[in-house]
Amino acid sequence: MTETLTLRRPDDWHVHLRDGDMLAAVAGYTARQFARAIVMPNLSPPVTSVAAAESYRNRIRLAVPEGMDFTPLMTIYLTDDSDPDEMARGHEKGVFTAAKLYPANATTNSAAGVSDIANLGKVLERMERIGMVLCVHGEVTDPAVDIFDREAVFIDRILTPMVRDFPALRIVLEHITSEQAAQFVADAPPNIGATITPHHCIINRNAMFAGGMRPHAYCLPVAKRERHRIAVRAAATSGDSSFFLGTDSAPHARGAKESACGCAGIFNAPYAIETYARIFEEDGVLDRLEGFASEHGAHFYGLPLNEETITLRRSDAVVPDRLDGDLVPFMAGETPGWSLD
Ligand code: OTD
Ligand code: ZN
Ligand code: ZN
Repeated sequence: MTETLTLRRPDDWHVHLRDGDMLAAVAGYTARQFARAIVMPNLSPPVTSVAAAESYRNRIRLAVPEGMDFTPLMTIYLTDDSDPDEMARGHEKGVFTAAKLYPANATTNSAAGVSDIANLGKVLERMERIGMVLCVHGEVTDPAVDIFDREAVFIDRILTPMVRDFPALRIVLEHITSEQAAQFVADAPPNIGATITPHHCIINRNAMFAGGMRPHAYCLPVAKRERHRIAVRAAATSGDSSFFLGTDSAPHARGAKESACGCAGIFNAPYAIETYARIFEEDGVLDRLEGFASEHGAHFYGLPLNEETITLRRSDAVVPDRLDGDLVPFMAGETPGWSLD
């Protein structure tokens, strides 16, 4: 059994770093593991302009502990009245790596998101032309659609027509949770990719109800049946370069989670790479971890691979119940089996 595992340094292609005190608390967890991260723009107010993204990027740089080398890659939050020129200007200037589509009210701080995809015609046309990546929260918000079906219905109603109408558009279907999503991306051309979280490889929907309500297992898109977990995990560990690492780490203060109307989001950043290592090892494909964590995403985004490496060491360290006073990490009380040097 290998005792250490050295990998090209990974990147996180989907993370929520927040702002203010929360940013200060969580930035180091991401920066110590990942060389780069695609930073989600769902602040309040959301990041909808070049100036707002530049200023947020500066706040992130200041929050990263001294000595850690970390590059935040920024995203623009699309709304019904997004201006294609502002978006393209930010892309040209190297501020926006991608644009983010939140269907209005699909997830945390998405109220200002897109209410009708038809409103994005000019934006998508421009993105396709300039080769800018679209990151998609792939759920419909139609209250008539069961929450466990919202991703699959999004693929039928929104994503399939979008791929047909903008065939060269580079799209990342974020945080996939269903066998329909895994299949769609596996069958799609190489300009369609997907990120996969550690939690959607590990928990199914039972985790939210294990002996009582478990708010720390609640996120959006919500975890689904076991067969979906298996399909998503198989996609992650398949070696298919369409699938790459995106933690979707989404911290909320404990009180906001443990509440009569608890916030969605799982805070997995502290032990993210260790948790992915465990997943790949359990599935007998530790040799494919580096592709998933450190190569496929960079290739998809057309960015250079990181040159430095990280080393994981076998360990029986237990994930703490609390971090930074009031945050409950994913895998609390469990042993990922690896520790980052
Ligand atoms: N899902 N929580 C959040 C975002 C994600 O949809 C997502 O990307 C959040 O709190 O920002 C969550 O459950
Ligand atoms: Zn999302
Ligand atoms: Zn997210």
